[in-house]
Amino acid sequence: MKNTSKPGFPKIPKIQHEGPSSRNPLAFKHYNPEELVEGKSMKEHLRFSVVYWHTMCGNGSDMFGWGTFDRPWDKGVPAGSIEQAKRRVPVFFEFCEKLGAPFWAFHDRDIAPHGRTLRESNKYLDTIVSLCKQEQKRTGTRLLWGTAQNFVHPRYMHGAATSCNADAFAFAAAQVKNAMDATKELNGEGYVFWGGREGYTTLLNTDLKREMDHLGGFMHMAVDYKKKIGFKGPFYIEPKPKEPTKHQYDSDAAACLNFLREYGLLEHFKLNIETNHATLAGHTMHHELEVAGAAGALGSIDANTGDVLLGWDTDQFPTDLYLTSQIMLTILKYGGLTTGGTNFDAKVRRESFEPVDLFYAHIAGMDTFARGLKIAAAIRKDGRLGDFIKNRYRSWDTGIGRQIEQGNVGFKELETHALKLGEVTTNESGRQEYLENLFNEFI
Ligand code: XLS
Ligand code: NI
Ligand code: NI
Repeated sequence: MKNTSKPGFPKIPKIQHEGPSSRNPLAFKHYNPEELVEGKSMKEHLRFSVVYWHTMCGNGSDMFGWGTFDRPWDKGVPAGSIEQAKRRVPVFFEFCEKLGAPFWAFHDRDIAPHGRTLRESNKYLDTIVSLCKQEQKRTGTRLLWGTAQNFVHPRYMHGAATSCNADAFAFAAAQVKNAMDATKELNGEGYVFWGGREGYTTLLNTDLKREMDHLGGFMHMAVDYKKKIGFKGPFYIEPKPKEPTKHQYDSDAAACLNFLREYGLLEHFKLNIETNHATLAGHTMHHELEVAGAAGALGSIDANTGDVLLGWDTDQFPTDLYLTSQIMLTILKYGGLTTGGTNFDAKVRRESFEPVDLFYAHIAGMDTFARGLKIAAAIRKDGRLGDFIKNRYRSWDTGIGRQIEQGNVGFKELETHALKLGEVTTNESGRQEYLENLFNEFI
């Protein structure tokens, strides 16, 4: 039976900024794309991006239940077919256009299906990439990053670049090669590596050193291939400590930075930091961003959040003002997102099954980030927080502190200084509660 009704979101208008007093749930209250914050438009600051995988491929299933989502455009075409993949492309770009999200992101196997052979998969990917290219042109949506889905297929049961099986490594390489070609073809701003199954579930069967060496080698091959095809955008590694494996090698920002340093890859990579991954690692998003920023490796963010009572990657939409204000404070501090973006690696809840919920969810995330941006800018303008931190370290600006920072003294001189002091009498309060309340003034 042919489906003749126009798929997509026929009843949904283009989402407009109506301001904080609006009661229209399909309008932005705070995200005003052209509004200037610190001399730059909100659109440029935030660089919002919609992900193909959750938005088009999620069906609401979980470990205990079937899919719940109502997706009219998927009706009448076989699941996992190239017809279904073709049907989804214009719907996705209609969504981005109506939402006013300037960017999108994909995995190779979420835009196009798995073929029976690698050759067939590549053919499917090419077909869909050319459709996406047309849709990008039609809607003005740009690609933030592409990536390869090297974790769903059974061949990657032991990992991809870290598999004990060299044939699986070769397949992973072939997939990344094609996903990089697709990203370049679509003028992607960057390319992401998230180590889906690059880790282990038991050390009893694992040669950790060999696996890490293979991962390092894999990344070098990717760098070589990038040069070969002339892809100019940055590579990003996306840290995550666990899930699906018990331990993922790219476990947090610090582990990724060390891996990149150890294998001589630091100059070729930045980090893509995801909130829910940070919390799974036992860190805050703020911490992970500060670690990445301090190393000059803050590239992009996967904007989502977990649930404090659920210990897995629930990928919820970020609606917490404290979270987005902290995120934007660090991003502004490190000069903003340049090639990166605010990528909603987030999915609507299983119970939010109607197509319109996709709009409500993204609008909520975008408004929360817009407020976070304004709050962060207001905190910076006010200056009290920044001044407090600066003042807290003032002992390093003169005297012995300055001597230490300049490398003029060693243990011997410092012992002489300490002996002369007798005791440290100059400590001051850290004022945590005072500062938390100060932060609250701006929320
Ligand atoms: C999974 C990751 C994944 C990456 C892209 O937890 O967040 O979605 O962002 O492969
Ligand atoms: Ni992610
Ligand atoms: Ni994730």
